[in-house]
Amino acid sequence: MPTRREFLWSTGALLGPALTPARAAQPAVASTDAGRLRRRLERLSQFGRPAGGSFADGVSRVAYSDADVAARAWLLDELRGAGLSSRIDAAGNIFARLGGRASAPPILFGSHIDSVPSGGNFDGDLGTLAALEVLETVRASGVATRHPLEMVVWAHEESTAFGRGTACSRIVAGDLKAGDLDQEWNGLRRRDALRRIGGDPDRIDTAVAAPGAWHAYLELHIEQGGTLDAAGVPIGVVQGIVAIHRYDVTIDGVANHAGTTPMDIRQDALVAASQLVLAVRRVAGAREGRQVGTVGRLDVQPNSPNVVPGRVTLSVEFRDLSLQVLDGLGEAVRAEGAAIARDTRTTITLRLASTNPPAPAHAGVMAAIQASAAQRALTARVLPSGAGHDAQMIAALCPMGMIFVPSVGGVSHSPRELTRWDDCARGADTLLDTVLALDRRDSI
Ligand code: HGY
Ligand code: MN
Ligand code: MN
Repeated sequence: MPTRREFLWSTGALLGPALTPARAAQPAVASTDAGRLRRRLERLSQFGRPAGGSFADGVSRVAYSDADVAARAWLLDELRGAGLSSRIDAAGNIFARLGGRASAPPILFGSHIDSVPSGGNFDGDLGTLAALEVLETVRASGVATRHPLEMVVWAHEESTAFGRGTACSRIVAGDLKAGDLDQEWNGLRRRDALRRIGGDPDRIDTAVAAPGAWHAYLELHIEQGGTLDAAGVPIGVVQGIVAIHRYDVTIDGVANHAGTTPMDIRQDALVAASQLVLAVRRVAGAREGRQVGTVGRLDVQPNSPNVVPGRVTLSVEFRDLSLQVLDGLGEAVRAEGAAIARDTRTTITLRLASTNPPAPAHAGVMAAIQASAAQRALTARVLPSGAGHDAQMIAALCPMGMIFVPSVGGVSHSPRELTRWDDCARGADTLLDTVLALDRRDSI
């Protein structure tokens, strides 16, 4: 039974007249169902779990994999079981909508369920299943919202597949270039990958949304860093999401016999790559600030112990809230590459393969998140996101906000990724309250 405070809150009485035009009191929408959220998170973690493993062994549910396809099918069943009708857009994103007036733009909220290889059980999963919790909780409460409430499961958020992330929310935001769907990865063309998850590459333009398509976009996500956990703060209010510049690098040397090629005439692509990896760390660490640089993928050819490597391909990515900083890092790594190429007599090519724009959160959405946390007497802290998210794509279309909950020890993209169950529940409740608060506003 909701407390008096919760009942007053749910009718907006606590927010004061400015935000809540007088209207008949609504039934209470107290809290999401923490047990049901946990059970679903545990069930979802089984799709892509290592054979013979347990929850603690994390998940490999890379976009378009059998595990991803199976998890999506399970989730569609859960939506059906919750009495929600869903649709898959041409980009493979799953949507489910509840109530609201047809004339009002929906409030959109959700996340992703694809993972990195050997990833964790909370990255994306929490925001997705919390969004389902919000729909089910509002539906069960009988509250009639003014705006339709729409949850979304973004396809292909992680950059493992095709080397590009936030790939399908990117399409919704209108970022799709000629030839993108003909890209190949692991023997799979992107257009065929979209078909694997119910997308329709031949009608891909129907997935593009116009600015103003939604009233606001909210995403609940684990912090993936250690700020909240170290401070003992349960709710993070994201002020902005970092920009990401990702380069595809090709280094060409000369493959040769490991036993008969004298050291002084070798043109060893892996020696050059090794120097470039250290140069990325040097360049990223050479100035004050939160910028980061990573080489996460490296392929050696022909990758045989008795052959001097002839070619190496690798990824280089830089992240920062400032595009100016990222441009500076790009110039610095190109200069380093040119010097290494001369020194090793190899050819080094850096191609800027994908960019994520920096995305400031909307002040009005941030304020609504802060008010929701305060209503539940939860301490909240404003912080940037060092991780990329679909939210940074959708920020181009409507007011965006993100709610973070603590990652234990700041670990993520690892089986050791962990968020406490009560923090999951607090995040889901804050998402619920914020959605209802935004629903009471004609504009944000
Ligand atoms: O790569 C990222 O920052 C996100 O976790 N996909
Ligand atoms: Mn991730
Ligand atoms: Mn994520």
